[in-house]
Amino acid sequence: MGGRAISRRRFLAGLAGAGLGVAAAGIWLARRAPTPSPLPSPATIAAEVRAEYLRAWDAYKRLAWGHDELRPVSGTHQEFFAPNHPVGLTIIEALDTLYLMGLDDELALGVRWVEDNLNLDIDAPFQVFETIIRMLGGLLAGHLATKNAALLTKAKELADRLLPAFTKSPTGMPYRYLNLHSGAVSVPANFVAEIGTNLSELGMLSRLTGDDRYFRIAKRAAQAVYERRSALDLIATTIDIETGRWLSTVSVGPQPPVDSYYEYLLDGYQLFGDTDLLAWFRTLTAALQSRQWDTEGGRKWYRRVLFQTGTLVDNHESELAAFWAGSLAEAGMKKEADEYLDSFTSVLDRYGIFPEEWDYTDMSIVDGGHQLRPEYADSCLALFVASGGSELYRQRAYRLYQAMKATCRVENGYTILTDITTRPMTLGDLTPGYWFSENMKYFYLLFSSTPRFDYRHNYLTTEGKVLVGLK
Ligand code: DMJ
Repeated sequence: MGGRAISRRRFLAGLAGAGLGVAAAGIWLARRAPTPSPLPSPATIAAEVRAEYLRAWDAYKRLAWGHDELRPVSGTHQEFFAPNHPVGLTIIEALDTLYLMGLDDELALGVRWVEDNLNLDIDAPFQVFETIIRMLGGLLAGHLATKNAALLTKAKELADRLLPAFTKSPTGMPYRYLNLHSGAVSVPANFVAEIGTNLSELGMLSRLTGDDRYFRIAKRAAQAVYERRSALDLIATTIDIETGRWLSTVSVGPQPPVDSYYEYLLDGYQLFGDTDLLAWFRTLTAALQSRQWDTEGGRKWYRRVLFQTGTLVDNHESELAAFWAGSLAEAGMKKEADEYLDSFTSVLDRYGIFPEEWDYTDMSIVDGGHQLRPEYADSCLALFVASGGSELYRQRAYRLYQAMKATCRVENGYTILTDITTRPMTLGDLTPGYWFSENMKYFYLLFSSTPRFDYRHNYLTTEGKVLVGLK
């Protein structure tokens, strides 16, 4: 893996522990990082990850087949987009992971389910952003993995149903919800991440169909956000997409609900060579680094500030921002990428598993839930590939894998936690669709060296869908 090696969201990797503060009162803490012990062989870890994936997939098949998400503790299921309107979300999320893991019979089952059962003519409002990153991305990755034409046809049908969310908007920024049957749009108050995380999926659809409309509407939405940056080159979180006015004043950095907007500006450049997107990414990232990049207890974080003045709002950090270490590496900011990943590693060491949100000035927990999220593993994979295969990132990812097994593993797979501060930690009852698309894919790619993946030339979306690099 050389200078052009890439992993999630990238074409060009080269494009580019100190004290933990005061303990949170009353909360159990693992104060010392565990001494690293030698890892099992990569092949052993990869085989175990694959077996664990299959165990959860079998539970989904047994208890939730065709429904959106498995509830592994109760042995039931739930829909993600609209009550009583299942779209087999977990199946679609899983397609390219099944391919990478060589689970070909399971992949064939999933493809057959889509061909026979996926009806997109649904009279209910669907969240546009989630539909694009999970469903459209999943169908495209499934098509690229299998060459199955029906998956691409479904992807195009889905995108065509979603287009009015963009085209009915006076600003080009999408409405937050759209009825897949009628095309009726709703909820003009939209978050920046939801407005601007669609370039990769819509752009890839343009590439595959030869119709550049999809890429153009995505770029227009991304540009509309960029044009609303403050004099400090910062953006806030929420916009009324009909009036174009900001409904919020805080720049949260690479945290939700803005996070993947930044990610897709760089990705859009990497995937499609669009230099406008790169310029926008550079301008906004430079502002984040000069206004929000912060040091506390020897760790690096992003403080939240007022986007027009740069005035401090708070020092909360979200687990979701852990993906950003990978983007920094892709942008050629390897030092900052390592520093940021180190900061998240310190949280993992401290709490044994990630809380959703904490205050980095004293490391107290703000939200003690754990949503089985993939962002830290994502960045481990990105840095592993960008570094030419440094074992450090495998060790870190394995640490999270073990933590996940220790805290979230149940008879029917893996579940979220509702409170990591209790002993035992309090189990929730959900295997999110993204777990089948992201977490286990990243672990498997880190350890398997599978010949089905091009470790030098690839692209994974924000939802972990492999849009380039399937072999
Ligand atoms: C996933 O759906 C995607 O990674 C998205 O970009 C934000 N995070 C969730 C999982 O945490």
